[in-house]
Amino acid sequence: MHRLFVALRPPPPMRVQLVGLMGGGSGLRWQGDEQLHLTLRFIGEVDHHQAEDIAAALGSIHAPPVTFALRGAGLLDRRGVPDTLWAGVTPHDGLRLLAERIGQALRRVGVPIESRAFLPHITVARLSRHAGPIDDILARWSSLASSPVTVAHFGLYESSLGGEGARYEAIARYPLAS
Ligand code: 2AM
Repeated sequence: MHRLFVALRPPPPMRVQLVGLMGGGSGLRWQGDEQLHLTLRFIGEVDHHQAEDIAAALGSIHAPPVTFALRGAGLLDRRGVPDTLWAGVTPHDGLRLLAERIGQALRRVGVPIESRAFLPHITVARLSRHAGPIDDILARWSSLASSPVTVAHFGLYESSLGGEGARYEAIARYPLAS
């Protein structure tokens, strides 16, 4: 089985800015440069044949390049305790349009519609249950802002979970053009 998701890679200067702001806190696992991504759609576990169908379906998508900037940060609280520190992005429109096209293409190959709201973000740290107070860290990340960047491709990624955190491998890459 393959654990798949569709994502954009922030360009190198944006990743440098994010990595530069990382550090501090206890019980936080800061993401490495190679882990930084913006998820457009989480797919989950599929078999090899489904993965091939998904890779082909994504190739049929026509969408323009996406422009966005970094803006602010927040915590995700999935199991009643904060477990993810994320960097926000703005604006959402182009990202949402691309996510919708991805959803339509995936539906044609049997991937169910995503019922959860699309909340674009870039995860920058995972928090363990034993994480110490992170008020200072959150304050530092809340003032995050960058110049806009334009990204002209997206990718299909496979996630492998390991002791050192998740490893993300690009399986296929797709161009965006007006
Ligand atoms: P996260 O960073 O907010 O946790 C690879 O795991 C990517 O898919 C991550 O960006 C992760 O988002 C996202 N992801 C993992 N599990 C998910 C789920 N059940 N629903 C939505 N997105 C998920």
